[in-house]
Amino acid sequence: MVRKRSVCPLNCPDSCSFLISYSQEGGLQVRGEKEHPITQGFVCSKGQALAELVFSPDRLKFPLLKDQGRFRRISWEEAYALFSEKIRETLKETGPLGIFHHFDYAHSGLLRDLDRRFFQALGGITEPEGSMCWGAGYRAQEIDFGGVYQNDWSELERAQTIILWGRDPALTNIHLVPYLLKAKEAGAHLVVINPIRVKSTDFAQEYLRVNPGTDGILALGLAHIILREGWLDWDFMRNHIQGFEEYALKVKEYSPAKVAERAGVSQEKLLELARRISHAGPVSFILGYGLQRYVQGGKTIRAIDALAAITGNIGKTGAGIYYAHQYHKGHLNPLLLPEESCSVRRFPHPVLAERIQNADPPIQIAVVTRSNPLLQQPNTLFWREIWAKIPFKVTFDFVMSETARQSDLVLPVTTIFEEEDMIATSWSPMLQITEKILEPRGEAKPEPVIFCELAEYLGMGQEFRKTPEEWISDIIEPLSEYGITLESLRKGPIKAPYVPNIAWEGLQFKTPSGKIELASDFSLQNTGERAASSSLSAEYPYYLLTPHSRQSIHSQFQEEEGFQMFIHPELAEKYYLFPGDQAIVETEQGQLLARVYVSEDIHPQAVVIPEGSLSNGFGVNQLTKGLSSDLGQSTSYYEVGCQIRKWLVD
Ligand SMILES: Nc1nc2c(c(=O)[nH]1)N[C@H]1C(S)=C(S)[C@@H](COP(=O)(O)OP(=O)(O)OC[C@H]3O[C@@H](n4cnc5c(=O)[nH]c(N)nc54)[C@H](O)[C@@H]3O)O[C@H]1N2
Ligand SMILES: Nc1nc2c(c(=O)[nH]1)N[C@H]1C(S)=C(S)[C@@H](COP(=O)(O)OP(=O)(O)OC[C@H]3O[C@@H](n4cnc5c(=O)[nH]c(N)nc54)[C@H](O)[C@@H]3O)O[C@H]1N2
Ligand SMILES: [Mo]
Repeated sequence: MVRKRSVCPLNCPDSCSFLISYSQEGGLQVRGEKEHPITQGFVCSKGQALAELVFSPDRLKFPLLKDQGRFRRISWEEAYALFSEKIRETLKETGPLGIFHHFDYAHSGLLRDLDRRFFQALGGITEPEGSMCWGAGYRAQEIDFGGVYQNDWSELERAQTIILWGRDPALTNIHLVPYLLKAKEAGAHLVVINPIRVKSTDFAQEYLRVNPGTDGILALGLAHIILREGWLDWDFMRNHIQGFEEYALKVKEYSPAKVAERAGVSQEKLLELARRISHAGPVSFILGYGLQRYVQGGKTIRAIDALAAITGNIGKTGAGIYYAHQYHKGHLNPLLLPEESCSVRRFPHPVLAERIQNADPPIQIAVVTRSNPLLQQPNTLFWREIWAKIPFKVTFDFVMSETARQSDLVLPVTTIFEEEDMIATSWSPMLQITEKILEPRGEAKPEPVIFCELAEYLGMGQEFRKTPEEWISDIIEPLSEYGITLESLRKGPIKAPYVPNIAWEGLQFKTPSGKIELASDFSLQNTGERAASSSLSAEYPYYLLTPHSRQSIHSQFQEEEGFQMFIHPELAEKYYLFPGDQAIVETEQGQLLARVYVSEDIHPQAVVIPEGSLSNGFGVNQLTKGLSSDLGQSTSYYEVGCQIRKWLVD
């Protein structure tokens, strides 16, 4: 029986620490580490599913090459020879920009970045910029505070008010829930702001149903009342805020009557929440990512940042904004090469397919690692069209993802249990090593090893001749200052000593002025003006929301085929829809068939289809548009109108 430690590599805030036991007879058992401050002994269904995946018949075990439309097994030597030949040809005929590398964060292992280093070392690459995820809010926080930092979760216990603003930890961040319950026990008041009465509302004292895409307006309306009543933190405002006058002028336009009408929240509720935020502090704002998946996503987060700032809810125990953090920056060496060492062409995520279509020099090779663009990028019907025209496509994965299926060469990678890596994310404060527990299935190889071996074929072997252990040692070299070594990390998870409990405690902001900048670097002209409702039309009058689901991580670990759509009883009645019926959901981009679920919890003008669901290899993104957010070039997945109709079967 092997007993070792591992870590959940999934794209999730929790980064759970696993205790693994493995034997041939008993298989692989995953338990949560009791001592881990976040996991606290509990592992979710996706963590368990990772262990099942190791021995699943769905695992890819050998390199596969598409030959007249069918995959056939080839050897690694053949795969490397072919791949490196294609790369060499492209370098010669088109130059390095003819290679497009699509990656995301499906695996949080730091060694995953060797893929990017590999392409940089070739002299250059075409890659995405911006974000499929949280880019609008991230950029917003950089502008306001000069960086993205959050308090430790344990600080929540000292909050009097906690606002779950567009976030549903009961589904997407389950290990946060015990902290929230503890805070509630200690007297905190929990408020949920969401167009859907989400699962986390079950343990909150208050719920505000907001119209989709109007949170910026809501935040400005709350600020309007706070300023009007003189409820702001004057000291904090005078000493730590820049651009207040300009901001105040803008806020003046957001009368409670106007805001109530646009955001769909009553004036009484607005007044009550404004009073609570200014009188019942410390306030912790836990922001989700859904509320910034709109064209105005950046400004929305800026308006919420401002609300926290004018009430002095920054840099104090129990008060602050939770979005993400950059604490590891400067404490872990990046694997990437210096920017100047290569030429990189970057295409923004929201319009990636269009830019590939018109690329000059053209894309000759596409390489996909740790992502599944044919399902997760917006407007996937268009994506498929563009994808099909790329002459040679290579996907690395451990299962036959839709993107892999539509590729020419598929390379099987190992799972977290079959290799060593290190996990440190922009969500968790923990530094963790994943140990190798068992030998790879079939001929699968660790992704970092594949890139190092491929480098040999391209005459770059010298620069990549290191073991995973040596690469990790390079990354953690700055940690020696704190006495943290590979040996100490192997003993168990370590909370990074440079991560403070309270973000911005000294109130020294990293902006040019050293203050929170409410008005710099963007025009306040249109703040919050453009509600997502302007994306609706007579033809497509309903909001299409495609949030994350509990049992899956995006396209991974789906339990069943087919789409489920959730609507309010009013909408169901209007279209003569009953639970269990099938309905067609249509947008400008495409249409799909979904099973109807009816619930009072859903906003009456919204159609909700959780992302990640699949039908015949197509996902919900056949309905979404590639619109960029105002800041951070993030994809505005929820900024799309739809129509529904009953599907009549004979
Ligand atoms: N189980 C599970 N956990 C996950 C993931 C997963 O796929 N599955 N994904 C991980 C990743 S990559 C991420 S980025 C996070 C995301 O974590 P969350 O931010 O919690 O979830 P999302 O589904 O991205 O965001 C959608 C939430 O925003 C709400 N929302 C939509 N529009 C609006 C709006 O206009 N205003 C407000 N106030 N709310 C709105 C939706 O109803 C939903 O509750 O979760 C991580 N954790
Ligand atoms: N409509 C809609 N679309 C969305 C969202 C939404 O809310 N609504 N959310 C967006 C968000 S927040 C995100 S973060 C993106 C996520 O987009 P992706 O990261 O593309 O999503 P996944 O479906 O998790 O795809 C991951 C793929 O990588 C594979 N994989 C896992 N580990 C490894 C590894 O170590 N190496 C390699 N090579 N492959 C690996 C998995 O098997 C899977 O096929 O989706 C975005 N798309
Ligand atoms: Mo994400």
